[in-house]
Amino acid sequence: MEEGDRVKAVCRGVVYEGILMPSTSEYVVLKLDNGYNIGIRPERVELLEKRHPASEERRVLVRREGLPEVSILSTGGTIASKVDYRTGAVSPKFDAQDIVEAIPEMGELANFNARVVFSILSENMQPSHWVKLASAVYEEIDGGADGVLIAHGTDTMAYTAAALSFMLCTPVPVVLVGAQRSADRPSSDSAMNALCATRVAVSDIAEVSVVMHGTTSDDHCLVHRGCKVRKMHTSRRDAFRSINAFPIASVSYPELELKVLSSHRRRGEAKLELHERLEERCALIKYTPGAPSELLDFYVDRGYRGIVIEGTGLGHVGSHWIPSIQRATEEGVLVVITSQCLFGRVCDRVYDNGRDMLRAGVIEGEDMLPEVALVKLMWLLGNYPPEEARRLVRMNLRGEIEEETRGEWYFPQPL
Ligand code: DAS
Repeated sequence: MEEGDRVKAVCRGVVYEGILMPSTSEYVVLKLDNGYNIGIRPERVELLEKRHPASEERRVLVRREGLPEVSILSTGGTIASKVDYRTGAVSPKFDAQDIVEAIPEMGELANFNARVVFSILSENMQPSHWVKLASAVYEEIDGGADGVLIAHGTDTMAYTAAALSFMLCTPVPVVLVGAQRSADRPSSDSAMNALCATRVAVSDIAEVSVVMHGTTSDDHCLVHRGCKVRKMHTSRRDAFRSINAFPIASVSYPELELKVLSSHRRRGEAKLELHERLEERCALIKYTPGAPSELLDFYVDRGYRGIVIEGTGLGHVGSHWIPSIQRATEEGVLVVITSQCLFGRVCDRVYDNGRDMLRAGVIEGEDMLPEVALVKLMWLLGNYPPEEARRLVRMNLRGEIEEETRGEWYFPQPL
């Protein structure tokens, strides 16, 4: 028997049927008809049916006149994975035909041009990947794409979305989309997320956005501004939340009706620009009670140019950190204070520690998420002289700072 065969296995008197999967241990791995995999040590295994050779014929990809042209850039993630039923393995396939085959309804919304930029788990992303991706997006839009879809792992999707928000001025939608469940699972969110993201890619929302489930049900996706979004749960399908902002829009499923929820830049308003330089000598430090101020000194000693502190409450650190902050700012390092509360806005003019921090030269990060402040600081210091960068930290450039603090508190009720 070989991978991909359909077999019957008996384990402690229980009979299992499924596809024989690859296994790296003494366990036999079966993909059951419900899509889940099990590992068993059976007393007996019986061949039911040899695996079917993969069908090599590929459907001619029908391009429909009049449909928008959407470029799909893959970086990894599981949005258009396919289950190869010869082996049962989930293999992220990525060309336009695979996508249309995996999610046929997409072919009714747009014509697709697919490109693999790289194929990595997003926890392995580095700022250099952001630069490469921003350049690829620029090329697609410059080449005439009406919208760009980026398939991306969920772990660091929000970082990439923030980076693209600053690096690109886009006249068309740039939509990042991923999946919390791979395509072989009955609860997979791949197809729904991809369809809703395509609906946004052909819409009037000409910004960098993230499209993922709005609730744990398959009723709608939310469209989050790329510099106001965070992954807030390790595994829920509605893990992504707009923080200190309302989502830009919702997309109902399966109707794919787009409902605008807050103001956004319109298609064609911006001129396409790419400013992809980054100063990678920037760090994000979470303050915790008793944390040694040497954490700051460590980066200053190594020539870092920007430090974001994820402080407590309204943006505070212990008073023992203030001399190191003073030293950093005197050496020309930009030090930005944000809050580990995530929701709300920092204000260092209320308590003594905050006032001492301001006197030491910190810059208040307004209502920015700590990680967005980090990405913004990398981009500012990569494209502006320090004093101009200092001035721009507190200025809203891409929607990363809301004039007044608002947005749904914690996990908002379904829209
Ligand atoms: N490891 C996760 C990542 O690549 C898988 C995913 O969520 O797509 O971010």
